[in-house]
Amino acid sequence: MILTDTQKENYERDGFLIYGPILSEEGLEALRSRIDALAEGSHPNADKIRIRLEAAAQRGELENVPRRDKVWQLMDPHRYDEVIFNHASSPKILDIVEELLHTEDIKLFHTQTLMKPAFHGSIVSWHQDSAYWTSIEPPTLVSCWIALDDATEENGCVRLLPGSYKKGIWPHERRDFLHAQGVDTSQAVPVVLKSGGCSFHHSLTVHGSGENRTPHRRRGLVTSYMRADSKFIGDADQKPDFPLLRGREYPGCV
Ligand SMILES: O=C(O)CCC(=O)C(=O)O
Repeated sequence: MILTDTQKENYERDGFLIYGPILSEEGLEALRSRIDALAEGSHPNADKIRIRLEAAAQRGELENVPRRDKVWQLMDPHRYDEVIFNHASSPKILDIVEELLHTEDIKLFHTQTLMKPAFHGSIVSWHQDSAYWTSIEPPTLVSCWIALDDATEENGCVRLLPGSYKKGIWPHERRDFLHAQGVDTSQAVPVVLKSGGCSFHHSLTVHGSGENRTPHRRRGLVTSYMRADSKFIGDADQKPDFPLLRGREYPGCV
């Protein structure tokens, strides 16, 4: 058992757990350099990874900014870099995920990096992950959010709304991204973390993050996990390969 009873109770009550330090400086530096290489284009797989640019970059407004700092999001970096895959599979994280998912049979669903560059990092609007991840049943995935830089209220740390995971999926409006509708976010908790620290959240927990106008970057690496007995209810032809990280496979499941 890694988590204390209080930590488990907090997760059950709030739908998240602000865990604190988990990565060494050496581990952090290895991840930071791989992430930056993917974003700036110097990584051997940089041309394969899907990225989303900052909205301002898409409008052509960040002309004199280096490519790295135009990137808003890297999608599934674990597929393109083994250091990132090894991080997603690390026993330190899986031991906690096992307790939060109540099973030792764990698959990796997805990874992403929100780059939140200095000066012009933009918001992540209020949403529930399972409003995006509609192909997975039940919608009870767990994400581990690791701070690659200090995450502060000023540079756009994640904010998580306690208890919001208990009410199922809220209606979402799609603009560029999904926006949860009708949610009172005034009680959302800022997840302030030193670099190398992490939090865990349930895929139904409403969360978002603000702008970064500070001179300090705020990169966050997110690794998301599901029970290996989850069902894939999307288009079977489109089913990605979800690596089994611990335990066993289940026939007819993800
Ligand atoms: O890093 C952020 O600002 C948002 C992260 C997020 O939406 C997530 O972890 O699901």
